[in-house]
Amino acid sequence: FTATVLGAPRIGPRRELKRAVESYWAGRVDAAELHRVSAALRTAQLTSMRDAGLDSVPVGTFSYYDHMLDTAVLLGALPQRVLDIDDRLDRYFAAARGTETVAPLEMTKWFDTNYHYIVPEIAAGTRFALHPEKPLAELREALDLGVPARPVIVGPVTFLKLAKTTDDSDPLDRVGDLIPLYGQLLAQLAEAGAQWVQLDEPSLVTDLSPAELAAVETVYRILAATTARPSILVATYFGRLGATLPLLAGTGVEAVAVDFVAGGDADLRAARSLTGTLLVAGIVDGRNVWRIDPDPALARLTELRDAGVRVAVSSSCSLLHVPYSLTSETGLEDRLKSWLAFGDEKIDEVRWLATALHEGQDGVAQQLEVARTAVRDRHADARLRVADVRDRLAALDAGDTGRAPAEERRTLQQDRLGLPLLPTTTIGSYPQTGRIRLARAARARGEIDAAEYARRMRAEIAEVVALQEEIGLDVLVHGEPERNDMVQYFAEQLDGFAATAWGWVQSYGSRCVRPPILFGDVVRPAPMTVDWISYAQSLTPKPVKGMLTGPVTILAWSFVRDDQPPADTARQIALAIRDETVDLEASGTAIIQVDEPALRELLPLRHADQPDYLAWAVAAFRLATSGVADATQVHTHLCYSEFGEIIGAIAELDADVTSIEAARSHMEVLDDLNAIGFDLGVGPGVYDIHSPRVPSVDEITASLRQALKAVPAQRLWVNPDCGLKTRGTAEVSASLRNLVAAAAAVRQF
Ligand code: THG
Ligand code: ZN
Repeated sequence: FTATVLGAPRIGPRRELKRAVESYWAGRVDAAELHRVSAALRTAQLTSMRDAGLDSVPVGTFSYYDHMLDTAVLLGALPQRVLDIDDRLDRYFAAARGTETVAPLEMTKWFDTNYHYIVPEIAAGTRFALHPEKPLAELREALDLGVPARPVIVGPVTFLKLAKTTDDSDPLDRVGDLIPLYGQLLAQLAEAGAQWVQLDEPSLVTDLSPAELAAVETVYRILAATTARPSILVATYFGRLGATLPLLAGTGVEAVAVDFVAGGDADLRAARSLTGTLLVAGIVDGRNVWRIDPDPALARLTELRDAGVRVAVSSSCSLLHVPYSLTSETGLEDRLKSWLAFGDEKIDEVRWLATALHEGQDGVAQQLEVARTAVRDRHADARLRVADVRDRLAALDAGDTGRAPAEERRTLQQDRLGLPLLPTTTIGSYPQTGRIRLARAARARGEIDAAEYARRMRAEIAEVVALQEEIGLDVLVHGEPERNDMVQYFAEQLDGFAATAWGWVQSYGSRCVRPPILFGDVVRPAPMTVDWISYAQSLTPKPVKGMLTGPVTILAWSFVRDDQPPADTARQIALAIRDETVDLEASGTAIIQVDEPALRELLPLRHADQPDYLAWAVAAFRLATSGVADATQVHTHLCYSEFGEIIGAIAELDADVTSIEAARSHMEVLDDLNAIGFDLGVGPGVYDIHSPRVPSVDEITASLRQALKAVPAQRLWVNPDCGLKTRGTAEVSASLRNLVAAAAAVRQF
């Protein structure tokens, strides 16, 4: 084949699948209706990819919840507690979400994306068995539509690398048990009419040990040697393959997909010496929204072809990570829109690039010209180079991003704030009540004006402040009623960002985000949070924390410009946040929190790339937070518990107080921090906000006493482990009362 993509979004152009699945969970529709909606979505997508001229179409990337969970089902790798549920669909959703009595499987980030997958749980005793009904049914469905179907299955190495074992065994030890199952699956797919199969192996772009590489080689040698099978495409994405590319090609598989966007030109040389193997060249960015610059792309493709390589054109990864189509975006400025390509437009790009490569440019001259014009126009737009921002950043030297030594700051801040030992606080957001959602919806429909909306938000703030005073917390927050998604909130107020109407991207299960598009230089035309925070502060003598989102997180959760290094973009965002901190301070705010929940998320997949990333990420945070006086206390908050590789960077952020999610990781992170000599304030979450359960005073007291073994009382803060946005007001109020009581009990020793 000559033109394909590695996978497709599935939530539905209007989030139809989200609605159907959530209705099924709520008991409002039955399984038949869920199947009907899903089949209609698949049919529309398959025929559209066929009609767009892809001569090989990925099939089976549809999922009711997650493709890793689908793979666990395929391989019979669900844990027993889930297998005890009889109904197949209910069992599937129980694995994903749990039930009253069954704990769900864990969920974690899919490589360095914002997508979360379900972590398969296996043990040395797991008895794998093939359940190929879903891929076979979706293959049949596609072939019946006349689609050149290529079933997509997560490969055995990636499946095991991403699985966790419940008995400390090495998941990869089980690879020998999986190979025959994959062999049977290939045979059944071939029998059912598949010419090609795609085995997804993104784990191959991470640093693999010699033993792991040997496993890769064994798996694909054996699979390639089986007789009754479709041609095999091993799909890698999200980074460079390095020496793994020739290794894969040497196994005898028919095709390898290489990500020339995330991996850059690193794999070009090795790709040039491919003989026989079809190179599926991932040249159209599957994770970002920019129209392709056609000439450099064609130059790379042509260079490969001229070296004698058989080349098919593809997206760099599945289109799961971009919105469906630009055609829905009627509200986007025309100029900006002409620079963009979403899922459908990327499929077109793949098609005409393949035509240009294989049949010459004449037939697609018009598409090429439109693309060239768009790229030229984008680079000429004055909003991509705002002199004031660039001059200010150039003028900032190191002296502007340092603060006094932490010990000096601690004294000044303690004099200013007079907080008790073990100060109590919350992370920032309070429950998003029905009233807040109603007001937001009414404002969006134009039923209430900005003044009325602000009045309602202030009423919410007043209520949250009164509640916190009554509970007796020491450092208050305004509760963030005005923010739905924090990144969206800041993006709406900064120049250089645009918002989409339908640009939903699946984050996990039925949940989606609508990442803003960061297209230009970042400019803050006016303060973004000062009115809300100073209103909250006017209601109480206790300190109210200012709440901001950090530059790395805003970057991570947006589609970012690709015409300059992310480090440069992060500095621009940091400057805007810095200006906001200075304004907050001037309005009387003594504590400012700058959250970086996504700091871990952007960590490069290869160790060699990590120090550089951490250096610019830390520098951006420090640029954002060093504009305030030493007597102003800077807090930060980090989500998730896999801090291992970034623990040093957390210390280098140099925030006066860091709150972290520790409730579920049993405070191990405190020992890790001690091990590197961390001596700043720290608030290990003392209870898990992801559960509706109200923690008792005794439980929180025990948590605090445990924390005090690792952290002296002078540095320890008392807080829940994350924001309270998704919880109910009653349970939040009860939990926080217990938290305050526990802090009081421990203060007395
Ligand atoms: N904001 C953004 N990205 C994120 C998060 C975020 N990525 C990581 C993490 N948090 C993902 N978690 C969630 C949690 C909840 C939802 C989505 C991602 C969610 N979304 C609503 C839904 O799908 O119904 C839609 C929200 C909306 O209307 O804007 O609940 O916090 N940017
Ligand atoms: Zn958090």
